[in-house]
Amino acid sequence: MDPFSLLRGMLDTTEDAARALIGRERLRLAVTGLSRAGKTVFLTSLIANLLAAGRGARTLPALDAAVGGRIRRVALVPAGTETVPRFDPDAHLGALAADPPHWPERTEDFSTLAIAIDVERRTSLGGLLPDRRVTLELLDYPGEWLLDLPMLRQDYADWSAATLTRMRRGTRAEAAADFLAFIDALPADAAAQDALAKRGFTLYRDALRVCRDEHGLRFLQPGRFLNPGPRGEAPLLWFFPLPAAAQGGGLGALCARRYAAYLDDQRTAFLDPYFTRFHRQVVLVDVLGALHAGQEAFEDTAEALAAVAAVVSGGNWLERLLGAAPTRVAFAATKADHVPTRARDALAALLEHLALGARGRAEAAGAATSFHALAAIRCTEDAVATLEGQPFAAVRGILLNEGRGATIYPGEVPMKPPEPAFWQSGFFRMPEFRPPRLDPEGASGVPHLGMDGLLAWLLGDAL
Ligand SMILES: Nc1nc2c(ncn2[C@@H]2O[C@H](COP(=O)(O)OP(=O)(O)O)[C@@H](O)[C@H]2O)c(=O)[nH]1
Ligand SMILES: [Mg+2]
Repeated sequence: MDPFSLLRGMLDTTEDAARALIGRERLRLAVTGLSRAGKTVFLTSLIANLLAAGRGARTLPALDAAVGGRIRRVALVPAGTETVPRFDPDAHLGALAADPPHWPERTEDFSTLAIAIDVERRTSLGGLLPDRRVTLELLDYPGEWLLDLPMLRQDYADWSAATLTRMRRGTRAEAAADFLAFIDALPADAAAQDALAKRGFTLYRDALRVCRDEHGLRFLQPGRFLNPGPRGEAPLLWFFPLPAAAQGGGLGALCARRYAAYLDDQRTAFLDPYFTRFHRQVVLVDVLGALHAGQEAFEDTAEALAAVAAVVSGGNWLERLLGAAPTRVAFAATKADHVPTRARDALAALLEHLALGARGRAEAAGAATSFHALAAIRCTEDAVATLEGQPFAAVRGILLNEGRGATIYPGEVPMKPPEPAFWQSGFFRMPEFRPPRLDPEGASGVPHLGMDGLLAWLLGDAL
């Protein structure tokens, strides 16, 4: 760790302790997940429901119970002057309040927002004290960036070898055909030309995009190739994996230099300033979407999640999160309203299997993890579908594109990574449902499944 980030971490800790003394605490909650996992919807629901709770609505009963009903007022804190983009709650809440309602627009995944929560305080004898204000600082960041962390332990040659081995298999090989043809045609002593570096980068990035958007693949590195973040695409990104035989020349040296510079930049621009300051972390995973995308996509998602889980729950990184202070990491399978109630426990169990030992690693590092299945915005009710004369537990909601009600039997959710037979008989349905309409005043929050339980576990002790 560089001395400045260590110093910054100490200053934060001292400042936090001073704030606690005067009843002005700050709690930092980071929300991550791969693209389309449901981060924006999660934060929108969190904000809508906390604001409603501040107006006395009982939209988050488990959180209410965890804090003994002491939440008094909740307000958005006006934007400061920092350089990080703002999460735009008005736009997202507006989408849900429209007629017909629609999902929040796809946004750049790197933004912050702060919410002030005033909590009632009493003396040990029950006398009232001035309210305590806890400022909840939220950070939305792309899970793709966490996939860069395993790269910090690899040099360019190792990373190239591992990445190209993966890339020459299965669906990836097809999606990356142009890129693979390009690198295979490079002479061993290819020169360090920027035009060549940029061409290779573009082909490689396009291959990653096809893998993600058309095949549902998830273990795609480096993260900023897919989510460039607020600083856009810079020449820093003009590198790509090269076969060992083509690494000897100027181009190989250039790619290796940029690889190192890229990781350095991720560290100083993102990891040190933000990652090290979180108190609590939520990792959102679209487990159902991965089941729906088929065996290869599911296994790739599992691999990506295991890598992310290793990072956020692993000893080294946890120590960096907050010195020695205990911290909490919640993993949540999103969009659980796509399956009926009784399948949701299976969904949470499957997620824990996929996070491969995260619980043990986190506990060893003095942190706690928990696994949830949730719907940030619930779009369905339980229903019964009849297939070939047999009743099946199903869900009923309004289909987004057609605007009509439909009863959907999604398929069975396995409790652990499915056997080959699951994929052979393989069908799992994931239609897009229309979200329920938010009342324009937002007084009653938005319907959800399990947001309150998750928040009670994550924040209850700090409120
Ligand atoms: N039914 C349902 N769909 C959801 C839920 N959360 C997210 N989605 C769907 O997933 C899409 C992507 O969510 P979003 O929050 O934009 O993902 P992000 O890329 O991680 O920010 C949304 O447009 C919805 O279609 C949920 O709780 N229930
Ligand atoms: Mg988003």
